[in-house]
Amino acid sequence: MINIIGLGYIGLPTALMFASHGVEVVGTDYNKELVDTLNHGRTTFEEDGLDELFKAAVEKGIKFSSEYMKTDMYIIAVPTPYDKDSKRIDPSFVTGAVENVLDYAPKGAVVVIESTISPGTIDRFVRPIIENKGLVIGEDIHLVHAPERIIPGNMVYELLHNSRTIGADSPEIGEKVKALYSSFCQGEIVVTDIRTAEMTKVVENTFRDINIAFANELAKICRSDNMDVYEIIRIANKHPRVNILSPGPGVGGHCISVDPWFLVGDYPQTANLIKQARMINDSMPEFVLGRISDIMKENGVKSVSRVGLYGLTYKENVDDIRESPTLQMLESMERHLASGVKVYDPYVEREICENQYHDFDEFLSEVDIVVILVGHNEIRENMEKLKGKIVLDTRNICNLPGTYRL
Ligand code: SAJ
Repeated sequence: MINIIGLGYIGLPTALMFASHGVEVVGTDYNKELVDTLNHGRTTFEEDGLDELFKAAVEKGIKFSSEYMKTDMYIIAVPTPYDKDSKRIDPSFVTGAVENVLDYAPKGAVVVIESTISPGTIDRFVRPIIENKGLVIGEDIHLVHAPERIIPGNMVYELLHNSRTIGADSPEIGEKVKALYSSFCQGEIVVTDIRTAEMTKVVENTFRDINIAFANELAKICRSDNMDVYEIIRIANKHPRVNILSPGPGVGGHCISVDPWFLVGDYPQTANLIKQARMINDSMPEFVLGRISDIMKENGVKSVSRVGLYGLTYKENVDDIRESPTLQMLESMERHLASGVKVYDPYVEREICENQYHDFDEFLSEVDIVVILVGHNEIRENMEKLKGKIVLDTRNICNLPGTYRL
């Protein structure tokens, strides 16, 4: 039996995947409401294929609880926030979960940490907890880091097909955990040491952040000198060794906009490019606000209440709003006392901000300028509804004549 601790965006699909492939699983979360929802047969967020996976796992007998289990295999998938000032990781959820697990774990149990952690977190924060309890790592408790790689929006497919990394102190334990993940994972599973696994995960997201920052910086350069960034990227990408990503309104989500800061926080003298990239991406919401202001002036739109922001999530076709560029824009507007902007997102039913609409047509009827911040399928499939509006398209998905871009 495995006990998966933390049933959020990563823990839940992972637990369901193991269970639906015949592994006995108990999923544990301290949030009793969440556990209740799952026990009542409902999933807790929207994701392609998640409901089907949930059904298959329930049929195979998965259990959800707010109690920890006594078993020889734990997988910890709890959040790892970062301190916004020091840019360092806040490992308290991980260390808290490890402390709890140790109260139940029998001798020889394996504790796998899936949460993304900054390089060195296991050495600095996790090992001391185990040692302070008088336990010997490698005998009483085995430690493993198996970071996830799945992308929101395509999680179920990627869980099955992506390659994975398993970092362990000993190859034997690495192979044991590899065998467990092989129950569902069809990708290559690489076994390495813990430090390498920690660093690899953070490096992967940093790579993407830097590449998005390059596209965003190009967008700014091209805007300043009246060049078409999309056409330039399209042509440049025909080169066999060039693959420029897409500029956008900023980088949101809980991964790419967070992980690179771990490196900046831990290596402030050396992580220069990484820091610049983060700052470029973080400057994009402000850049979009500048574009809105210019377009308002150009078109004689006097009040920000005639502007509508389409999309609150951090990217298309997901319901996750963490660190989303739209939220960053709203915060900035609030700081500058600019109120009245209208907001709509088909994936967000909860009331997140003022002037939030829940009906696309009603939203459109209230605004003159539509700012496309997220390329949800809904807007891609209903572009003709924007006819007659002034459109600022930060995702390059609208081909109505006269559309403004980044
Ligand atoms: N974005 C752009 N331009 C692009 C691509 C993305 O502006 O060309 C923006 C998106 O709109 C979004 C943000 O970047 O706001 C991040 O989106 P994403 O789809 O690139 O990635 P995430 O954050 O959803 O998931 C990432 C993935 N990491 C990599 O691709 C290296 C995923 O595989 C990881 O599992 C995940 O982080 C994680 O949990 O770490």
